[in-house]
Amino acid sequence: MRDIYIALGANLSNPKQTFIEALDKLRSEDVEILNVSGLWKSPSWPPGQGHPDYLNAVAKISFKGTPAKLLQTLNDLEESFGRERQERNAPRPLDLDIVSFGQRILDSETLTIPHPRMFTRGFVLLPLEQVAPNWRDPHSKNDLQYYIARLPLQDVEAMKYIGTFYQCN
Ligand code: PH2
Ligand code: MG
Ligand code: MG
Repeated sequence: MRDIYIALGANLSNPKQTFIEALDKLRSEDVEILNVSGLWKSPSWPPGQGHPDYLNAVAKISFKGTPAKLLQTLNDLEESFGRERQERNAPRPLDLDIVSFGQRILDSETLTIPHPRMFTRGFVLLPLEQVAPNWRDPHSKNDLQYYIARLPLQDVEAMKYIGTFYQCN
């Protein structure tokens, strides 16, 4: 199975419109969009920084190139939406993270797959569940339910489901 999952996040400008345009642009970059989760709203993590709420989604895609090439494509796209490289967790008009890349396990200076912080983030796990209910961590083999069950209750309760926003065909 070579399904690739990408997490979309944004808390500046118009996130929903940005996601739609970003997914459309990806399609013109040799990326096939196979399925897209609904849109979820949640407080910016970590709490207490006063940053705007985020919108998040996860897309299931197909891509023939390497993980490094996909990362480059995503970084370029982030930049085209005005993303500036700032400190970690700074507010952003678009964040595109590779969640997982088939069964690959990768740990380089620039790219770690699966995404090292996905396992404790409701804003990744809940949209991922919509497009990949049978997803498993290629490393531990734990399934999604394993990680979702371990989320703090208040994190899950803070996730507001908005609904579908993107049609693939
Ligand atoms: N992304 C971050 C930092 N904090 N909080 C939420 N709710 N959603 C995100 O996507 C997010 C965040 C850095 O990538
Ligand atoms: Mg990122
Ligand atoms: Mg991120």
